[in-house]
Amino acid sequence: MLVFYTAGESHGRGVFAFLDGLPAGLRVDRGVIDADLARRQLGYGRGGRMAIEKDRVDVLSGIRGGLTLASPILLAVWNRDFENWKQFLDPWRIEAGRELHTPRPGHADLAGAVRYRHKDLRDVLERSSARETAGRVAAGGLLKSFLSALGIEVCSWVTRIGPIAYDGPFDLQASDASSVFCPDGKATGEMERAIDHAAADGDSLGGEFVVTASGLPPGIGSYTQWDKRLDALLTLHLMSIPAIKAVQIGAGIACGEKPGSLIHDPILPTRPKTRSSNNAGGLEGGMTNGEPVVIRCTMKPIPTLTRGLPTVDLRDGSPVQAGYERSDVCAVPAASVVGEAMAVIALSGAILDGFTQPSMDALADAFAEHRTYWESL
Ligand code: EPS
Repeated sequence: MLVFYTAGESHGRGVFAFLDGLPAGLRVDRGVIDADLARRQLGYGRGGRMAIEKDRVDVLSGIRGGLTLASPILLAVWNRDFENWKQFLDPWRIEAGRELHTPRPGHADLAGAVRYRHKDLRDVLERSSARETAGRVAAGGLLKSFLSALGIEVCSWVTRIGPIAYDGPFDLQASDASSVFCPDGKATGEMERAIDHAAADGDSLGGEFVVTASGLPPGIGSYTQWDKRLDALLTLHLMSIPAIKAVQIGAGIACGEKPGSLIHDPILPTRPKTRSSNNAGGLEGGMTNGEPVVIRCTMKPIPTLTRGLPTVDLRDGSPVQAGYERSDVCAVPAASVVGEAMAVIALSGAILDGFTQPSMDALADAFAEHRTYWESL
């Protein structure tokens, strides 16, 4: 079983990721982790914080000489901004001056203050901040080494920013070259302009991204119990990303609009078996079916608006505009990188459940044998 947790506050010492359950002897590519951390910091529409941070992974335990030890792994991404905040975030003695009392609509502020009886909303937002996703990307970047050793690749691209949509094909090079991780130059320009307009209006924008995983043989996940169904696990992992409001698999909600004859993907007599369409998004019966896994996620606009939204001051209930703290205008490109990481974590967990072995060599052998069986059918 794969255990994954994060810790850390947005302006605290750092963000941390804990991973347990990997076999020994997995070669980890630090360059992949740092490249993903750097990608997560990019994207047109990011705010001033990203000019301060330069995220890199620091491995605190569980890896020796580039190989996993099978012991728990602790990763750190240190916050450079902590230097500017340490008197307000110190574990033992804090200075006054950075308290907040006006909950932002759309943010965790109000419900979090009620849940934990916090009087200062900073006690909520420091942890609910999307800064936490740096820890997810560090863990996902590490687990990309696990998946790539098994021939599995996960990637993502942006398909919508506010009113501008792109539904063309994926192209990794073009997507990497785009300021919003959209594979189309024209759409990229229109998305940038939409973000500029929102910024000029004191507003924010959401959007949509797609995550795909290729190279998966059928039978990852299981239909035998509800919490082993891979579609449910992937959806949980992706929905847990801050600001994600919808997750669709394959044709998603369009499955409800067409008859079965137009939705279910015909099985072709090839070796290995392929499909003439992929409306199922590579998942049937809670398991992979051999086709690429395709997941579409919708992100709401960021709740911190320069112009503020109507709210109340929790000290006296008086109506006010929500306070503005430095923020991003749009973080959909960054969220797409987090989406990759969460898909990688979900897939790694399902594979580790299905192929439990103490060493990476043994696990890779068992996985290869499973793939050979599928290819022989
Ligand atoms: C965030 C507010 C901004 C974002 C932050 C998420 O940070 P700050 O308050 O320091 O300007 O930049 O995202 C990150 C720091 C990050 O690494 O993604 C929020 O309130 O959620």
